[in-house]
Amino acid sequence: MADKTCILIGAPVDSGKRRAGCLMGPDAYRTAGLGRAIMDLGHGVEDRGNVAPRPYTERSDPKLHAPEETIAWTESLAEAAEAGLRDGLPIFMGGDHALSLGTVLGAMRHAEAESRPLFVLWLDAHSDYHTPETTDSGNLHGTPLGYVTARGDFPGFPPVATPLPQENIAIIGLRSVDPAERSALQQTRIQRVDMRDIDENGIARPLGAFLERVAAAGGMLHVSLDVDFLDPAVAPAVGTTVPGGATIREAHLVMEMLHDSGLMTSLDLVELNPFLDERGRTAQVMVDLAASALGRRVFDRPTRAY
Ligand code: B3U
Ligand code: MN
Ligand code: MN
Repeated sequence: MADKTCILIGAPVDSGKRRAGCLMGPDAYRTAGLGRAIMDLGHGVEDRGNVAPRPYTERSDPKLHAPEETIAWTESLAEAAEAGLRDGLPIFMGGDHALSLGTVLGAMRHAEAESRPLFVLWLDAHSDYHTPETTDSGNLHGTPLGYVTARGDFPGFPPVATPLPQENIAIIGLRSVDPAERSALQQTRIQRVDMRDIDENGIARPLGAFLERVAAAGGMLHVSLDVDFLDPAVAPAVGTTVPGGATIREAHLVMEMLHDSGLMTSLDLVELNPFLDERGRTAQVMVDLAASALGRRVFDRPTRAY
């Protein structure tokens, strides 16, 4: 992993929900020293600046918030993701979770070109498994997993040529799932780990089982880290706080296991709203977590196979 260049890509997407502020995310990550932290671990770092949505004209939709802007972002980010994956390990500095409609789509195209299966690890309080039809809020940040699995129609969005297989997805940290998502999810082979599972069994076991499946399949692994995976007491800078989230320790363990596995090929950092932060502490926590995913350690440990 040390020979891989980390490619920082700003994705100031703010169209996935109504409360503004995630557009400031990329600047907060740069201010909190994401690039420097990664360089200090011995990796190359290339900051490609911020992506822009391709030109669009918004329409008023009776149900969805800012659909045209999100479509425009999806197209731009899918291209940025494909290019980033060709050149190194892209880290998308969000931006709200609507950015993952684009980044996962780009990762799917790249994996297909490489003839490798893509796996997705979703670290989130929410399942983000809505479609434009099932969403109650109209917020498209709640739909990326519905989109990439081709669960429903996404009119105007780039077509998903080969849907992501359900069994290639794990969602960890769940504690806020809408009824429509719940009934749909229960019929899928998506690996779902809610906070109760984590309380009862710890986080390492289900994650280890997932990573073993990725490794056995020779897969690529896209990781999408939503700030609200963490408990709001330690990560307050997020619009949709849900109490009872992962601790700092659980989150670092996930990141450390990801690094030890050597499997992660791309990473989203999403939903940071610096407008809601307290003296930059959430941005700092996210930077520290990214550093753990890239090898920051107290002591070296023997390599473990997952
Ligand atoms: N499931 C709800 C809430 C939500 C999803 N993602 C976030 N919030 N951040 C919805 O609006 O779709
Ligand atoms: Mn999310
Ligand atoms: Mn969430």
